Amino acid sequence: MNSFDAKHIKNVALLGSHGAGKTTLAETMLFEAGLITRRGRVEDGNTVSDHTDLEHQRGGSVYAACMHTEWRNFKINIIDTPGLDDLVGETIPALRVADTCLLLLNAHHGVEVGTDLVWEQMQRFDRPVLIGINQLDHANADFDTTLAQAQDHFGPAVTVMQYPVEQGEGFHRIIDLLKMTMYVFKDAGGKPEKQPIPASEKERADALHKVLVEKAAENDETLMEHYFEKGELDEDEMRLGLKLGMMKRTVFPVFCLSALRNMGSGRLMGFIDNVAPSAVEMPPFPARRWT
Ligand SMILES: Nc1nc2c(ncn2[C@@H]2O[C@H](COP(=O)(O)OP(=O)(O)OP(=O)(O)O)[C@@H](O)[C@H]2O)c(=O)[nH]1
Ligand SMILES: [Mg+2]
Repeated sequence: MNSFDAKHIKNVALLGSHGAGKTTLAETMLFEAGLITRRGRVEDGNTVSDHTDLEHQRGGSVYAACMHTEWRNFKINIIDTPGLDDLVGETIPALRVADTCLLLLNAHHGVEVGTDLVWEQMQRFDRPVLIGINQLDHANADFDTTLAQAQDHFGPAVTVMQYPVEQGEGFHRIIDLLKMTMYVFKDAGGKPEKQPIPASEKERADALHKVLVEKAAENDETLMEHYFEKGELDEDEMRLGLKLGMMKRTVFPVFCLSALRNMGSGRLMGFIDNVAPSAVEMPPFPARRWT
């Protein structure tokens, strides 16, 4: 078994309303990293996370479950939480130990009552937030509406890191605004091919990239100076700015996912490795959050 120092361990809680796809995403993260060789399905009662008889009977998570995956020399500890609000007692301890909260939204339901309820709990703990818009392969997926609802409910920190070129059954391409590249997936998902951003998407991608660079620069004076001098930040500077933004909660980066079709989880894990803060980088919990 590999050993990791504290900087190379990321503790992530998966949060979101019932059915957003948290357990399916956890399974996909384990599969992509090669920790399991077969992806289970919630309906079949054979996922790593939903492993109790009660969860099999109910067809969904009841308990918070701890797992880990390994992605490019980092260990990512994952706590998959149940989304039903009467099971919130399982969510709170996960929030207490997580260094990053990954809030999953369902692209065809948008921000749900259950999302707002879990958000209330997240606010009590002041942790960095990543947002995953999942189920982009669903026939009724609507990325723009889901994003607008997230910005409305959670504020201007919600920042697009990726957007889908198409959605619904044809979903297979994601534009990444940090790397300024397009990920193209095969039907079975998995590792995407990187392609240049097509001319038809260039204007939108450039405009959203500029917003992202400004959001990253805002968090540090030196980065701001570099941005004013060069009109751009390089990838490492962006990562630093985004990490600081996550820690100050001025940036909640938004990622695109289809957990079911295994699209997008590799890039998300890479970002968790390189940008999401580790426990040693996070300040201790403020005492007031315990009341
Ligand atoms: N089309 C589509 N369906 C998905 C996706 N992710 C999950 N699902 C389906 O959505 C349903 C709920 O998925 P879960 O992974 O159990 O969702 P959850 O967030 O863990 O739900 P709770 O544990 O009850 O909070 C299952 O039928 C999944 O197969 C996705 O990316 N696309
Ligand atoms: Mg679940």
